[in-house]
Amino acid sequence: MKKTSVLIVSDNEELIRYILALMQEKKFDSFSEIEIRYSSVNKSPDRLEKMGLRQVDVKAQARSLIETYDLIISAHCKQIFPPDLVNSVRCVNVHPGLNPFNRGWYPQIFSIINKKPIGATIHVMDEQIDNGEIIIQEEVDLYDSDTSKDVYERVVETEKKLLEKNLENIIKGDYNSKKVTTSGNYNSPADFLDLCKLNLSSVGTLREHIDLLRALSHGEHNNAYFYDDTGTKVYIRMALERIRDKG
Ligand code: 0FX
Repeated sequence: MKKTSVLIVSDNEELIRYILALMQEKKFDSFSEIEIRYSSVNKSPDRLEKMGLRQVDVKAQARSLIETYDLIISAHCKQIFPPDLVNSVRCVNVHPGLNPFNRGWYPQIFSIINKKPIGATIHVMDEQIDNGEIIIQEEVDLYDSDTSKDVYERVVETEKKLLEKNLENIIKGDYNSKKVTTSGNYNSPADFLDLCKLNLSSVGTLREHIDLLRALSHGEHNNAYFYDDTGTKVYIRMALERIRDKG
């Protein structure tokens, strides 16, 4: 029987390393041929290149990808899949959000602010971003003490768990995907940039302001900012520490 020809496109080193380990452990090669590549819009692919990965342009090379692969998996690919690709070959997305809530950019940042559920979703791709029938998904907890990074790490661990349990069946096409009945909401890169530009005259509760700042706090990333009296741009991030009150 012909082996399933699979391309995994990912710009996320942690997920790539996890998938490579999974491939070693699970011996998918008895029924599939898997190739992993990073996307052509990745601006810093040095570490991935050192791992021996090659790039792919899913837009420019769509025709040949359609002819070559039975399944294309996006696992945090920075390039958007074009309509002709998703309509001609089975494409599956591993997404760090709980569809259909906060589809699009950095779901956990928006969930901390708008309180919509957050988690990980593996779904069949269609022409819309982070849309399409859901193969499997799992919600993760959100705590008042979380920054974006805390939630993101929980989500990525959940993505790994879902891949561990489901990748074999996904390659084999052995799953019942479910239609999503509402389109939920979508956040664009521009929505993220709008959030980052702090309005120092904004009126709200202290909780709303803490939520905004912790949502925009993600390790060393310079996200939230304002301009001081001298016109200098000042980046701000928040640190939260949970200490159980003994009293
Ligand atoms: O792998 P990934 O989570 O993101 C990638 C793509 O970059 C993104 O376009 C795509 N929608 C997603 C499914 O896959 O890695 P990342 O380093 O781009 O982002 C990880 C987290 O880091 C993000 O959720 C929020 C945070 N972050 C990232 C950047 C670039 C920030 O807070 N600020 C930033 O400027």
